[in-house]
Amino acid sequence: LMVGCSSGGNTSAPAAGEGGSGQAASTDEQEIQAKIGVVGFLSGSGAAYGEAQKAGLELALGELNEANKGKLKIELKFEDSAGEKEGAINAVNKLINQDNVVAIIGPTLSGEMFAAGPVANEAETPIFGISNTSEGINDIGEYVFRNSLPESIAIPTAMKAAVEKNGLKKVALIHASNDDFSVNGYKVMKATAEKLGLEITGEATFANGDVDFSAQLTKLKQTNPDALLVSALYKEGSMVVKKARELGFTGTILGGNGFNNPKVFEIAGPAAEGLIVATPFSPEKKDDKVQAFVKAFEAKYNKKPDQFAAQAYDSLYIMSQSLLAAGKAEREELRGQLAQLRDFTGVSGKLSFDEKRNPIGDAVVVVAKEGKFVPFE
Ligand code: ILE
Repeated sequence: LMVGCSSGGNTSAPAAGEGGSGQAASTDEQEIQAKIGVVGFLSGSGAAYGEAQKAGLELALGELNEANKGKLKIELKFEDSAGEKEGAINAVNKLINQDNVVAIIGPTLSGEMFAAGPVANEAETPIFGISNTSEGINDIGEYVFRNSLPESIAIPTAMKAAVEKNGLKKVALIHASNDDFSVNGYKVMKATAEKLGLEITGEATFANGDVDFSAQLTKLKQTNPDALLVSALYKEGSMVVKKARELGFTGTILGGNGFNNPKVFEIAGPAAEGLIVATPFSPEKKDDKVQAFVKAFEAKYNKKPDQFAAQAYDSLYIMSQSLLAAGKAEREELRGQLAQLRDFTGVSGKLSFDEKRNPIGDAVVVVAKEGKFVPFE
């Protein structure tokens, strides 16, 4: 049995020294040493996504290393991509070539995965998205995985619920045109509106980094929609929500995956009230596994986990399970085990994986109420 991350010479594994035969003394009792890289949006306008992911991963790391003592020890190596494609590519290159990681978790944004996923795929290193919700992520290649529920499942669930309960007939759409995820979410919103027979009264775009949305929102409000559908990351998305309310829009506001972070309440304030989103995870869910996770998370960080923390937490459990099944920390074996994953029950629900390794699962619809998201019912 080869011990350690043997995908390169320079690893922290005790027995995988450089040069030599590279063969460890073959006792099957050796602890597997696995170094996993993490690429996260840890600084900049979406840093709360990355922070939530880091918190979820570190909680899982402590639990797993304790539970797997003597069998598997995971080490995480974090890299900050700042939400930039270039940053994600550099981080992935460094983790693969310098740190010799066995796999990579992240990067945070779909756009970053579209840029950096091909690099990992080319280097035959498993890369595992924990928040990439765009279409097409798994098409990058067979080393690319994710446990994040695609917008194509989440958004229609939220829209159907909103149409049913709020009686929507006419909708206006606004999205960030320079962010892959926001563009994909907008396409899903538009296709779903058409499918549900809703009238589209108007459309508008903005760019990430913008701070003034009055022109677009004034125009959309004049088209008199029952609902505003917003596809954006939390910073711009929350400012759009706030502005829409300031301009006197009183209809329904529905957003995509970008809104699943408590920053929404900080930025939008009371204007967030009534905002509808779909999420695969709610800390309010009456489920033993979820509540044990929420309790452990609160004990460690003094706040409730969001969806990004939950999916990050689950991802390390999937990695751990797959590494143990592989019996060694090698990229190819790990890829094989990840590809065999057919279903997994984590704190973010039960996931199945289709033949393209896309996760299929249920989203719950939540609504913002007094500073937090509660079930929309
Ligand atoms: N789900 C989105 C994406 O895939 C964002 C992740 C919100 C933070 O890019």
